[in-house]
Amino acid sequence: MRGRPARRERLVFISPSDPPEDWRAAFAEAAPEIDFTVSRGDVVEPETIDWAVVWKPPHGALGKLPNLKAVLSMGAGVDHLIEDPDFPRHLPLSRVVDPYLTAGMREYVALHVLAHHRGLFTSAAEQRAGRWTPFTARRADETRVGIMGLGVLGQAAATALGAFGYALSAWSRTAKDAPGIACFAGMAALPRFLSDLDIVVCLLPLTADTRGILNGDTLALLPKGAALINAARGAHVVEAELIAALDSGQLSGATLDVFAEEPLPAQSPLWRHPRVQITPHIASLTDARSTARDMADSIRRVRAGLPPLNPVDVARGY
Ligand code: NDP
Ligand code: OXD
Repeated sequence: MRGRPARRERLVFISPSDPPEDWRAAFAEAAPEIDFTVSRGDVVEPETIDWAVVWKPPHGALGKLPNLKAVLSMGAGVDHLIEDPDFPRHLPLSRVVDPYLTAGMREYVALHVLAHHRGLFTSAAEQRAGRWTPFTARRADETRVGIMGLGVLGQAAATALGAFGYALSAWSRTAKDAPGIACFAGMAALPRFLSDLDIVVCLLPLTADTRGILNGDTLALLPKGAALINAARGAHVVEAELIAALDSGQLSGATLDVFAEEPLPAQSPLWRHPRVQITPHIASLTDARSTARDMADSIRRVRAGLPPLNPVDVARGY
């Protein structure tokens, strides 16, 4: 007598913003043995789902999948998952660490640090006013750029900025020793780190410790006229206090890619603030083809009893 054919594994894809077709094609190549299904949150036959590939799934959705074996975040940040009180915290969780994502962030940070350093926004305003107003930018080696978060993306940004000769420093949770970078670690060192910067770049994960870390008190620690670039998460910044710091001249400008609420509401004063540059959470985007390959490797590893690639420490929050 012939045995029953083995059940094919099923993967559910949940994202409010990523086109499922790209990911379906990428998984057809990377993991043809798995059935790819798309959901907005309410999964048909939840007991048949083995793997979840997700970006901002509705709270509670993953907790309803009784046979889920691992969660694969479509982003580098996993706050979108860990914030869910019903997130299955016992399951392996992997995040994106990918050369194309890293390259995108490196480009974004270099572009905006250079723009602040070289006064691009001032030139653009002068052009709109029809004024010829020459000015001299500070030397790069006398321009102090500080990176909050010296992880995968922070290190890549630092390497790119180092090539321009900026005076670099960085702040992380645990102590680091990085050539050419003045390294600070821990909350106690945050005031010293902030007090010696012209441009601060936020590349932190959003955790209980980092939520609201850029607020009126911490922004006041920066030298007057410093600029902020936030490419991490909107909730790192207390937006009303950022606006107050811009209005008082404590900050000369801010480049913001991420916001407490996304899309940024039409009535937000940030849209029209003369010292704010806005991008719509596009600092760096996940490459479906490259990331699906890693996710397929992670799935094979979990099947074999190993941790996935790029595992997240859920208790730590990143
Ligand atoms: P990593 O986990 O590689 O690095 C995180 C860094 O932050 C580490 O250096 C870590 O310190 C530091 N950190 C964490 N908590 C604290 C704390 N309490 N105090 C000081 N430092 C802390 O993350 P990535 O570099 O891969 O990504 C960073 C973030 O960038 C993501 O979480 C995501 O939110 C954001 N992102 C935004 C994108 C966009 O398009 N806007 C695209 C991709 C990512 P330590 O080294 O000591 O652990
Ligand atoms: C990410 C993001 O975390 O795109 O990868 O924000």
